Amino acid sequence: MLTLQFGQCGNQLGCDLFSKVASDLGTSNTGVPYGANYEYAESTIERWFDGIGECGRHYAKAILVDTEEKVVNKVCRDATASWIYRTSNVVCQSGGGSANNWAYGYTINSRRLSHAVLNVTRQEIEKLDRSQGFLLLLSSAGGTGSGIGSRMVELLREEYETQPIVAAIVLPFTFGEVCIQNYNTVLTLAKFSDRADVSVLFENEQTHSMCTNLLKNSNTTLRDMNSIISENLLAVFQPSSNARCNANFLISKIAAHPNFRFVTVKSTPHTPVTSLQYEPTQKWEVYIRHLKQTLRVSKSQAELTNAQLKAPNPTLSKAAMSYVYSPCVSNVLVTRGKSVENDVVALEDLQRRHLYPEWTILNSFTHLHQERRFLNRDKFLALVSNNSEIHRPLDVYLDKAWGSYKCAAFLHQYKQFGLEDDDFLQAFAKVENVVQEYKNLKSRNKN
Ligand SMILES: Nc1nc2c(ncn2[C@@H]2O[C@H](COP(=O)(O)OP(=O)(O)OP(=O)(O)O)[C@@H](O)[C@H]2O)c(=O)[nH]1
Ligand SMILES: [Mg+2]
Repeated sequence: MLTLQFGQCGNQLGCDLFSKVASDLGTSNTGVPYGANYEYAESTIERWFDGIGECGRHYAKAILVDTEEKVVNKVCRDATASWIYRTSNVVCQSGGGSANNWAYGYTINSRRLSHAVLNVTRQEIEKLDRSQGFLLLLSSAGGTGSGIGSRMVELLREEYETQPIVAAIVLPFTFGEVCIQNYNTVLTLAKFSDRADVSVLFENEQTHSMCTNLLKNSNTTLRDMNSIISENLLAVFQPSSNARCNANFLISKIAAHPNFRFVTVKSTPHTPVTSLQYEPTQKWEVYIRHLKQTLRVSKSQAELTNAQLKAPNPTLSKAAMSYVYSPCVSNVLVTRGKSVENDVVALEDLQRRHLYPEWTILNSFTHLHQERRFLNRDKFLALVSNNSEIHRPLDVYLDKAWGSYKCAAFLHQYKQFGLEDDDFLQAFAKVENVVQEYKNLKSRNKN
C-alpha cells in the first residue's frame, strides 16, 4: 500500500507505523517455522517498503505532505536503523501551516501542493508491479491534514478510479482544543464519506483513555497514542494466512455497502510494559468474548459500557452476557498467534445473527488468522467493526459544528478562503445522512 501522510498527525502517526512494521519484522521469536516467517516477511516488505537504500535500509512506501517543515524533518530523522523515508517523497512547501483552517488547507495550500503530490504518487505507482491501493493518514481537526487530505482524496479518486483508498482519520478531543475543529471534522468526513472506500476512525479521547486506564500511563503523549493507533492498523493490515487478503478484499468484507463506509478497530490485549512479564496469556475465547463486549451498549442508551478500557476478564461467565449489542453491518476479526487443540479460535460469539441487521448478507462476519506472533506478543486480536455506534462521535461533532454555524461563528475564516454557505450545507447534509443511516440500523430479533 502506498501511504500518504498529511500534516502533523498524519506524519507522526505514519512514522510510528513504519517503525512498528520494522520491529514486527525484527521479532526474533516468531512462533512459526523459517519458511512461514520468510513468507510473512516478504509480504510485509512488499506491502510497506519500496527498495533498499545505499545504507541497506528499506525505503518506506510513503509520501509525506505538510505545510511546515518542522514535523516532516523530525519524522525523517526519527526513522530507525532499518528503514528511511525517500527525501524525494517529501512534499512540503513551508508556508507556516494551514492555521487549523480546513478551507486554507483545501483551497490555498492544496493548490500549491496537490500537483507535486500527484506527481510523486504517479512515480511511486509506476514503480510497482501491482498496486495495493492507498492508505491516507490524517487528523480531521487541523488545517493541513484535513484540508489537503480532503482535496487529495478527491483527486486520487478521480485519477485512480478503481484503486482501493483506505483512510485512517484521527478525530480530535471533544474539549480543550480549537473550536473550529468541529467544522474541520465535518468538512473532512463529508469528503471522505464517498471518496474513500473505507475510513477507519480513531478518537483521540478514547485512545488517550486506553493509555491511561489500560497501560497505566499517567503522562500520555501523542507518541503513546500513535503507538496504539498504529498497532491497531497493523494488526489489520499485516499479512494473514489468507493470501487473497489485501485492501480490496478487506473493503469487500467490511465496507461493501456504500452507505456504511466508516469503521473502528478494537484490539486486545493491551498490557502495561511494567507488568508484561507477569500477565498470563489468556485463551482465545477470553479475548474474543472481550472484543464482543466492546460492541455492547447499555440498555438505557445513556452511557456506553466501553469495554475497550478494561482488561479481558477470564472469570466472566457466559451467563452474564445478556446485553444489548450495537447492530453491525459487518465485522472482521483478525487473530494473530498460535491456535492449538485445546485452545482454538472459537468464532460463534461474533457470528451470532442477532448482531447483524435482517438485510445483511450471510457473511457479515469474516475471520482472518495468522499463526506468526505479532509484535512479539503470543496473541493479539483486532476487531474491525462497521457498526451503529459510529454515529455517536460523528453526531457530537455535527451538533457542535451546527451550533456554531447557526450563529455564523468563525464562518468568515472559511469564507475568506473561498468556502461558501453551500459548501457547509452540503457537508452538514452528507454527514447527517451518514449519522442517520447508522442510527437507523436495527439488529434482527434474537428469537
Ligand atoms: N493521535 C494523534 N493526534 C495528533 C497528533 N498530532 C496532532 N494530533 C491531533 O490532530 C489535531 C491537530 O491536527 P494537526 O495534525 O496537528 O494539524 P495539521 O494537519 O498539521 O494542520 P495545521 O497545523 O493546521 O496546518 C488535534 O486534534 C491533535 O490532537 C499525533 O501525532 N497523534
Ligand atoms: Mg501542522
